[in-house]
Amino acid sequence: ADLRCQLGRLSLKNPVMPASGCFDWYPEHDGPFHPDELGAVVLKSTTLQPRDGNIPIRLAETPSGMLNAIGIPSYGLEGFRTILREKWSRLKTPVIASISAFTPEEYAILARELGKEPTVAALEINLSCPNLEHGVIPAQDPVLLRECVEAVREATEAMIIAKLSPNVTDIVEMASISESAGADAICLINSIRGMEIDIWKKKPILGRGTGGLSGPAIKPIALAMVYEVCGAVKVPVIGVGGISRAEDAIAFLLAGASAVQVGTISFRDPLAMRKIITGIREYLDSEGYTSVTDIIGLARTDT
Ligand code: RRO
Repeated sequence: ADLRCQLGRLSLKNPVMPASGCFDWYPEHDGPFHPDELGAVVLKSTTLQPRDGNIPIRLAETPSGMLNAIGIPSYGLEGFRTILREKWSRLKTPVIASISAFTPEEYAILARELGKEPTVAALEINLSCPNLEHGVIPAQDPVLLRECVEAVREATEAMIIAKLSPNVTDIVEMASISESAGADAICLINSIRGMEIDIWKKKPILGRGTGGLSGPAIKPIALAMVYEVCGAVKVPVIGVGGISRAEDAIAFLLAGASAVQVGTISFRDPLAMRKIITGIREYLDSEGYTSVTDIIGLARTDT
């Protein structure tokens, strides 16, 4: 079957891409898996100023999934732009840059500068990092969310993808705000706020205390939110959250997602994304579909 698909104006060879922060590539260590196999590559969020990120411990395995409080270590705009030009410009597959900021003005600067880079096929606006020091998360505040997306929209004509947070009461409201503020696509979910405690040290395992939970445990939560949002917006939706196998990715497509992102599983199995792409193709062939676009939204009961 044909895996080619559209994400808005972006043409993808398949609907599978890494979740931001969960994939890197080193041309000098070229291994068995080349990123050009992917529908797109999504890079780790960059901030305007260089940052070290949070204090350790900032990554922990728990029986329920992975917890992180990385806190966006970043080369800053200038450092990121250099890496973009020297490394990521070598790829044939579309490169999606992710930006994170502390104010609408900072989002606008990053979007203006990176939106004009020829290597950047689209900008993912990370409005939902759960691990920053100030604690204000645009995707959790309707007013700030609108301001940030509008600021980015005014700053660039590049395709913009709003990355939303699951840590909200009304995900449909947040998606609708993003759409009306000018987002060309919606991506959800980011990690779910969580904590683990070391009972012998009698303190949280993560240096920051709380972090973001990811992995298979969050998939049904993500799937429900993606299903709801797909029923409420016209722009394409990227589904992400706990996708570990082809079956998970297929469920998000059936729910209405136009593409999927794969995160935590890649740390355990670096070839997971390739297996998911192969598995989607096998499913389509065995079910008699000629194109992946034929199954998008098929599980919906509202159409
Ligand atoms: O760097 C992080 O701590 C981080 C980010 Br920016 C994010 O968007 N989601 C996450 O789980 N961790």
